[in-house]
Amino acid sequence: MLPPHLWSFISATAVALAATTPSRRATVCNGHAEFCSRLYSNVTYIGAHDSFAFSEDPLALAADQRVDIPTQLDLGVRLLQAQGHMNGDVLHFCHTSCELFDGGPVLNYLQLVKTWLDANPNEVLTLLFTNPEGLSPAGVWKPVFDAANITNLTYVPPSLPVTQSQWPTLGSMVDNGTRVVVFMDAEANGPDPTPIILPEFTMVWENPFSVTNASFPCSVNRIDGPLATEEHMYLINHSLNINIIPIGSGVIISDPLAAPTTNGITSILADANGCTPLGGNRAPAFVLLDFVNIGEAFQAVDLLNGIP
Ligand SMILES: *[C@@H]1O[C@H](CO)[C@@H](O)[C@H](O)[C@H]1NC(C)=O
Ligand SMILES: *[C@@H]1O[C@H](CO)[C@@H](O)[C@H](O)[C@H]1NC(C)=O
Ligand SMILES: *[C@@H]1O[C@H](CO)[C@@H](O)[C@H](O)[C@H]1NC(C)=O
Ligand SMILES: *[C@@H]1O[C@H](CO)[C@@H](O)[C@H](O)[C@H]1NC(C)=O
Ligand SMILES: *[C@@H]1O[C@H](CO)[C@@H](O)[C@H](O)[C@H]1NC(C)=O
Ligand SMILES: CC(=O)N[C@H]1CO[C@H](CO)[C@@H](O)[C@@H]1O
Repeated sequence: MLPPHLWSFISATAVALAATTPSRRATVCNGHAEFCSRLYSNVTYIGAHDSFAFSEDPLALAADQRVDIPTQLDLGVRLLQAQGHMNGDVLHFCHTSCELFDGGPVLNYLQLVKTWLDANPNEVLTLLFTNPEGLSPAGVWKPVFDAANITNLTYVPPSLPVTQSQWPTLGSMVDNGTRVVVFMDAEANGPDPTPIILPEFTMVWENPFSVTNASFPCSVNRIDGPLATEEHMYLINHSLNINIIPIGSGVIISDPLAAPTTNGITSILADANGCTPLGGNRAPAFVLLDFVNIGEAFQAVDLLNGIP
């Protein structure tokens, strides 16, 4: 029989432990049990380039996707890329300009994403938003995340930059409910930052974009210091463009007719393998595609992830 003061010590300890230990332990993360113990940075994810710019109309030349956001996510897309522009005084996702392609308010988009996240609690998702107008992350972007109630789901690293080996495991992100990683290409480390939006190029490098060579020769195109190249994750911009007006500097658009080949296993693996030596002998973390519903992207990514 333990003396009462010892009992109260033991139960207080148990309460303290329960408070610091997540209430559940994920057994499946992003569809695979073995991913729960893998670092976020050691998984290859399919990304949808211009995810908001979807249209079933093949003549909508500014559309780089054919299926909507929930369908992209249900297919297995785990990085959504989108480009923010002000339309009047509302933040929209638009392709190059809102006159060319207006994907609607970012709030509507993030609400769709939140609905999907709530329905899929064991999934880690990356958002990569580009900020060509240099809009304030704290003043313009974060309020939209707050309004969509995604702020609480973001992963905020204890310090920046995070090296490739310092990212948490998918399991710990799922257990803590901090399973949305938000990157931005510009201004995230500018004068008006927010901890929920991370500077992309200090932690992720990219190969060239607007490529018209189907062999996708790899090089480190956009990157920022101070970390060494191989301490970054990397993203391959695997969309093949076509010059539809080959005069002067031309007009290039993503080539939908080539999508079955571009998004085929052979082309994706060749691009990834070409970049592997530059990326510390690791596979790309992100394979960014147009027309994600076409081709064999999800089989290719299983191979890169060592899934039989
Ligand atoms: C915000 O999301 C959290 C969990 O993600 C949920 O518990 C909460 O009810 C949501 N709040 C609103 C106002 O939707
Ligand atoms: C985030 O969670 C905290 C408590 O966990 C809560 O006070 C806050 O209202 C939540 N924010 C949103 C946007 O739901
Ligand atoms: C999850 O929470 C635990 C306990 O607070 C912490 O040690 C760990 O770093 C957190 N992981 C993530 C991914 O935030
Ligand atoms: C395409 O890339 C391959 C591989 O790097 C290279 O050998 C070839 O010359 C390139 N073709 C053109 C037209 O640039
Ligand atoms: C994950 O680690 C394995 C083993 O080192 C490596 O083969 C693979 O390329 C890595 N993947 C990524 C995305 O880092
Ligand atoms: C993340 C991202 O979208 N990177 C680039 C991929 O290619 C397009 C052009 O097709 C660039 O605008 C993006 O910045």
